[in-house]
Amino acid sequence: MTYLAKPRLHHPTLARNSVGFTRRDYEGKVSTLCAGCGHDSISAAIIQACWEMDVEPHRVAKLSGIGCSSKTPDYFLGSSHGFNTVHGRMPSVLTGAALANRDLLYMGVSGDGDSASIGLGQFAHAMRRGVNMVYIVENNGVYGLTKGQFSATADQGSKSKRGVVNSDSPIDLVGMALQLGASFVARGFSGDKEQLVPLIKAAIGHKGAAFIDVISPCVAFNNHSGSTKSYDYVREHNEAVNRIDFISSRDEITVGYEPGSVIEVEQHDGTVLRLRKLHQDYDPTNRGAALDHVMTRGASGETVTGLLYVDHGAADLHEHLNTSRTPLNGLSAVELCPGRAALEALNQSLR
Ligand SMILES: Cc1ncc(C[n+]2csc(CCOP(=O)(O)OP(=O)(O)O)c2C)c(N)n1
Ligand code: SF4
Ligand SMILES: [Mg+2]
Repeated sequence: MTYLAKPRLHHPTLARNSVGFTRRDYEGKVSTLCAGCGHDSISAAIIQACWEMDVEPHRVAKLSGIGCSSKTPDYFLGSSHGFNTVHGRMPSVLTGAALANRDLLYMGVSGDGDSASIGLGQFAHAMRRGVNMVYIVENNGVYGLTKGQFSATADQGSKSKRGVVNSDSPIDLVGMALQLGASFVARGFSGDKEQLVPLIKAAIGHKGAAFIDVISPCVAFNNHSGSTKSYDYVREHNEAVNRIDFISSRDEITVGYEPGSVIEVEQHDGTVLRLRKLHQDYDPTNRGAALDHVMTRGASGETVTGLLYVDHGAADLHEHLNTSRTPLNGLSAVELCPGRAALEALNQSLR
């Protein structure tokens, strides 16, 4: 048996971010996924984004379901909080954790089977409630862990490795997230780190439900001709609507842009998203137009990527429910249980 472990010692000259961590501090265990699996590239992009964003690892909670994709939180942010839930149940556990403590950054990592098949109901309600989180689906069109059955995101007419044709209509999680009210919706490709890292950084800076569908080829079961989730297919059919430059609140804005070619969106935390338009007509602040574009282009076989929709002013679940600003574990017994008189007054107000 081979035992894979990373050395604990870091070279003293490794660069540190402004909160004192090296990039290595954001890594996790050695991956046990297949060599070339798209999911490992997404883990690397998450590590890069968190390091560059100066996220403190102990302020992150990673939650996932079941699947190769849901195993990946073990391979990044090794000193963060983590919870591996039941298949398809990550969103409700994440919602509960977020309600109990709004001070952490919640990162939900899921698969297309986990979110579009067994977990579709959970996915839908987390989006429509505006849970403050980064929700990443590592989308390969198959159940990788259980040996490559079609998932609900597999395109109609696409072929399995053995040549079986998928006859069912696909679920497009981006279209669903748009329709359900998510306030940040993006699609990336695991093979395009330059696009993916700024998308993850922007999602981290966003307040509300931030959803990123990342096409992530499964090299073991869905990377052949006939698949629409293979490296070759996505490279040939990738239609990026924009490119993000992510500017954190402390960065100096030095890059100049042609007027008309850029949309700037300032987020609640002071970060600025500069969207370099690749499609002049595409407006990422118009939910209906975004949905129309994704569906129209999708129908002609294109994989639309980029920041597809953002509403920087949307209220999140904490505002909807007026949740406690103090994490529940920081409240005293008196605050948590204010006594019979307070209960009586509450009951009286409802009569
Ligand atoms: C309740 C339940 N049903 C079924 C399974 C079997 N199962 C494990 S992972 C998985 C699908 C995973 O697919 P996906 O979420 O797309 O992840 P991937 O492996 O492709 O990254 C299934 C059906 C399970 N573990 N639990
Ligand atoms: S089976 Fe597919 S999804 Fe799972 S690790 Fe291998 S390549 Fe990745
Ligand atoms: Mg999958």
